[in-house]
Amino acid sequence: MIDTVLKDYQTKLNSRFDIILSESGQLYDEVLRACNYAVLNGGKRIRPILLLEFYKLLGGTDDCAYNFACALEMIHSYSLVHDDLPCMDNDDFRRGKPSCHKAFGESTALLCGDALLTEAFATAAKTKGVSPELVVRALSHLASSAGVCGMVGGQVIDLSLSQEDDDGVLFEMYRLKTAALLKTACACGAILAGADDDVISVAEEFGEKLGIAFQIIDDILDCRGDSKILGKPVGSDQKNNKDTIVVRLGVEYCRELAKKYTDEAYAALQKLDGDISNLKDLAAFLLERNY
Ligand code: GRG
Repeated sequence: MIDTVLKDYQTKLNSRFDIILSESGQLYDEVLRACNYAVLNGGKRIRPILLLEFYKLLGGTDDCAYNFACALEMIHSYSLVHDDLPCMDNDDFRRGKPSCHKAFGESTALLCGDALLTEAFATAAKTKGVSPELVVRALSHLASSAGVCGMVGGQVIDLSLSQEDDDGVLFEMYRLKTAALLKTACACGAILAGADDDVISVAEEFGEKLGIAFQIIDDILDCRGDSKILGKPVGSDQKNNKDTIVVRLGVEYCRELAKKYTDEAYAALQKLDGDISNLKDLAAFLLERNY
């Protein structure tokens, strides 16, 4: 059931990306090709789907939020392109294909990330059918979640993490590097739908708990996953001598921990009225995922 829901969203989002990326024709050819490569490559589209589900749940008219949802996915795609660079995680594969810098070279990959980040805001700003005040509020939430107090800040912690740091630092890194984008996905859906502040806070709480569970599962997959299904080599954390919660506490404990965070995310959802079944199923899918 959730598979069909995900597929329907993925198809609609991919057709919207075809339009958005062809409209960005002012970008130089090679960078534009790299952007297409980075965005249209089989990603799960979890973040835009969360945004669209919250938007719909809270009374929004589904199609109006698509530009904003695509913008969020463009920011996620940029972060993966930069994260794979030799100066970051130095990963040669992503989703079963050479990573962007392997296919296009490092300087084009760097510019592709820059272009996706910038074009994302241009795309979100084109949101129609929602009041401009709500669009600006959502843009502001998105910008702070992606910036130094969010995803970029998390990457800074990641790069400087050492074994002397306690588990609290590791969780702060998860909260910022990964959970911040999932949290803003849920919050932006709620904001664009015109939800009240207390409902937006519930969306944030759900997104943050889900995001931390998501990163724990990601770390488990890095050591226990199947590289064919994952589309990238497993053991990259070990190769990079990277400290993760799985390295510290072990796979079995971390599975329980991811379940605990997912249960807390469910508990937040229960505070909302309306049909939360897709969001519940999505959280369950993310906990059980193998890619
Ligand atoms: C400014 C140099 C510079 C960097 C930007 C690189 C960066 C900051 C942040 C990295 C954030 C990052 C890559 C977090 C990992 C989050 C994560 C687990 C991503 C995988 O998400 P999925 O599984 O990917 O949703 P798909 O492939 O489905 O899209």
